[in-house]
Amino acid sequence: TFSLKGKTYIVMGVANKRSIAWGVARSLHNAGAQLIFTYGKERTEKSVRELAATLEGAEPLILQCDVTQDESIAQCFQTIKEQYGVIHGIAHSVAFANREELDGEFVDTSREGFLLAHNISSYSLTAVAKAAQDMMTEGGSIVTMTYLGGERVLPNYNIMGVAKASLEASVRYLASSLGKHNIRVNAISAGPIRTLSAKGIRDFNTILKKIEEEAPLRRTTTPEEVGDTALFLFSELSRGITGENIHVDSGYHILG
Ligand code: 0WD
Repeated sequence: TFSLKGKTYIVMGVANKRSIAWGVARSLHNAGAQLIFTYGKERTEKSVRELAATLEGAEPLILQCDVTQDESIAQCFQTIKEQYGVIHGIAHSVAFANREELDGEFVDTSREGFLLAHNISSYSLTAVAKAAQDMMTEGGSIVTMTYLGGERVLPNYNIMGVAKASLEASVRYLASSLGKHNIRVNAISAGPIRTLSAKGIRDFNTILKKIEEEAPLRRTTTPEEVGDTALFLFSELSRGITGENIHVDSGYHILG
């Protein structure tokens, strides 16, 4: 069923009210789930606390988890383990690349920029899956966020596209690795949504307009639509699905 009462989920990557992770959090909250929030940088803490306070019910646990630091991940998951013991899933909604390497020529990507994008946007999924594995004793569902630029070459996405390809492959290998523990791993490939991260992408308005004109559903994607698909992936309704990438993009990906 869609009720997630009595289940606990970690939501990583709420930066502000526009964040896709906030759409996921609201869908989970409405289904009765208990939430734990993690943020990357100190400057985000206040914003996450204010948003979390708008959810009715008990105040959720809010912790720092800088995915570039093993120590930060270990500490965060240790605290969660002490307070909850068992969790049922993770929403991984975290990515980063140097802005100057998103446009321009892909061939100019630096080693440092390449590694940074892969570290935060791809490896972090494996790192948190590993950290959470022994807490998902009742089975689990891990959901990450990707973008069409991981499958095809799209303008102004460059290094992030390569990092998303790596993330999508990680979803398949993690699904294979964790399936025997009844832990499922899936991705949602969201259509473009105006968020803080999207500010780093040049000509974002042009991209949104193209979706409105050409996508089968003739409208752009909302965080609520992504949130409801995440809810499905966290629920028992999706129990037979793992290693999958579900496009929540008004159907744009089917166009040639
Ligand atoms: O069009 C879009 N917005 C799409 C986004 C379309 C398709 C996919 N996505 C993906 C993104 O690539 C990302 O994986 O969805 C995910 C979430 O993106 P968002 O909602 O657009 O992004 P935003 O609201 O800016 O939040 C991203 C967050 C960061 O916010 P801050 O202000 O703290 O940098 O990613 C997190 C952080 O919360 N983040 C980190 N978290 C932990 N450790 C780190 C880090 N080192 N760096 C960034």
